[in-house]
Amino acid sequence: MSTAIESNLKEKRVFKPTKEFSKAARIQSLAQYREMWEESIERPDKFWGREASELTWQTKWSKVLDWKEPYAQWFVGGKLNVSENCLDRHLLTARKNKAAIIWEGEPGEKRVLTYQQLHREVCRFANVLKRNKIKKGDRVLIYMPMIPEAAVAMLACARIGATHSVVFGGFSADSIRDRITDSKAVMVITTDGGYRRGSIVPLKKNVDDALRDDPQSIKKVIVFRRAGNDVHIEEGRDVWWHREMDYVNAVCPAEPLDSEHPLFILYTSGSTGKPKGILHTTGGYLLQAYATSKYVFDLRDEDVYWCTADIGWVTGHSYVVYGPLACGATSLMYEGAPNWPENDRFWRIIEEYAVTVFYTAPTAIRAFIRWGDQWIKKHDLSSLRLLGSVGEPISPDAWMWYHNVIGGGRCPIVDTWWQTETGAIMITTLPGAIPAKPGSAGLPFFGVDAVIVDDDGKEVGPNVGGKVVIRKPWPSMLRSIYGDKPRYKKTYWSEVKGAYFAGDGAHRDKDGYFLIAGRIDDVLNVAGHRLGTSEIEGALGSHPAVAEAAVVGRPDELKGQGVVAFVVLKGGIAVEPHLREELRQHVGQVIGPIAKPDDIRFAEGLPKTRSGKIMRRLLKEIAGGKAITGDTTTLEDLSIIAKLSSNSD
Ligand code: 7RM
Repeated sequence: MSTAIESNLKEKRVFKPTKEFSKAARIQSLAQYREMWEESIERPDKFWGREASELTWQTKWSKVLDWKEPYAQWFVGGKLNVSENCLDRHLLTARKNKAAIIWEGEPGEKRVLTYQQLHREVCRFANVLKRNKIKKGDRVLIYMPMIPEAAVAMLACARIGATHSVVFGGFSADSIRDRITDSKAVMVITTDGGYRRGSIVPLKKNVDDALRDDPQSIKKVIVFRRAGNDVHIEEGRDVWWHREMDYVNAVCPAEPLDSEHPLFILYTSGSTGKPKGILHTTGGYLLQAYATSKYVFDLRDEDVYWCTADIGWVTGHSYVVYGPLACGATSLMYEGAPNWPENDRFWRIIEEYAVTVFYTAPTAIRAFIRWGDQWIKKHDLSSLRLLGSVGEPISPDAWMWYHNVIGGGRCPIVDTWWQTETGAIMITTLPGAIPAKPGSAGLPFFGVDAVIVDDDGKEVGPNVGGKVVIRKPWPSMLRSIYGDKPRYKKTYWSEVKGAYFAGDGAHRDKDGYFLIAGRIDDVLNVAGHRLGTSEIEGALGSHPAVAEAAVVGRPDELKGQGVVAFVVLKGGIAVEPHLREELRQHVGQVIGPIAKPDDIRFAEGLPKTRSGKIMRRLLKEIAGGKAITGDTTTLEDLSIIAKLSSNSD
């Protein structure tokens, strides 16, 4: 992996936080970060105990950590309730009438729920759950669009100790069924439909289809009326949210829950097999979601914070709902697509609500770049003070664009590396303390003992590639794969002795910054040279004609693997014969001749999962000649192929 991310390693620009930003930030200097990080590693009990005392506990813990690899218990003996921490405790302060959630529907409706109003809705809906026989420990599947009721449903489950499993609204009936089967959920909470690019996604119908054949474990389906589309109501099983709410009052004390009580299961795909139900528990998860929201986004009462992730992904759990609400922040939620009705929807929203902190994904950033700066120029984004990125490596070019065009050159960018499994941010650049380097995720968060190791599990030196591992337990770590402890141990704690194996490859530079190359299985070995697909993508992306590129390997008799690049050109640029050779030369220049793609295929769009990750396995099949071959000068519409492929995540 020695050359994997050289283009990012060659990036020399460093963006120090401004004096004004640092002065107002919680962590104000690199020295302060280092001092706190050392304490967090050497004396985790002291560090995390202090942080945890900022939360509300019904019973204090007796021990911060009990660790018997690979099983951790955080805050042993402690009792708390996540919904109490996100809601009730703010009602005792001036935040009582502060906006907890600002929401905009795709068609344009606007709603604001204050902390008091959100608390009331959550208490009432928790009583609806009880009325429908949901008990502590039951699994409840949530399949909803991005509306405040999705957060209400999550928080109501948390309030009574039911374990929620949110399924992204873009998933199919089959995925819902698989997740119900695996989690043995007893209830589904859904809506009639949700809006996406002007049309209605029939969520309730998908639930009906999922429940059609088997008797299933599902006893009840609660349906919130969102889109007004016709739905089937199965007598005895399906009930309307609004009707149920009429029967209940708003008194529902928060259930005291053990710190290790299961808060949620979130399904995520592994490299093989069926999706894994990643299990997160109460105290440790909430603590790290809270602490990272506080330190990484440096959230203030004045902030209007917007994380664009869907609640169907872990980012939506930790950074739309639990983290910001535990901080008492204002969290903005938007239901729909960024290009509805036009390409400037996000910038309209930022302008209208004076958003101050904006957290999105590189894949979205690349779309914005492709759509053109004119959409941004129409809007006043001067309210922004901090930007974030998550989900995949961000190329230095996209970073610079984000910094200059969205951030007006004044906002720090926090790149945040973490996973469904880690529950919360693990590697980042604390905005007032750690100078940012475009394309680099930064340094470990407090309590995170992340290093890079080689195939023998030994830590490597600067600029040498290897596997990202974490050598100590952290509060928001997954506790298991639901129902499959052996798989948990095998997947995460067996690859590298004594450490959690993240599945990512990375380098660290001389300053210890992590440059994430991507999943190990995305690393190519071309004639003995290892190349990060993201590196070649970055190189292609730095060519003025390229909007987006995805690179995969394909078997090559001579070199082991050959490089195939799928390239989406910027709007208005035509596929010219010379362009293919020009791009090859360009990659050769940026990285080295070895990285020159053997094959460049121009495409209309790239196949992506609903969370925006490029579907590399599909591309590999195509590159290997399994799906389509032939005329590579035509524009392949890979997004259509993606839709046809069944298991899309
Ligand atoms: C939060 C989330 C996890 C995988 C992870 C990485 C990649 C995420 C970054 C990143 C480079 C980042 N959870 N990844 N963040 N790569 N820089 N800042 O995305 O479970 O869906 O995905 O995403 O490969 O292993 S996830």
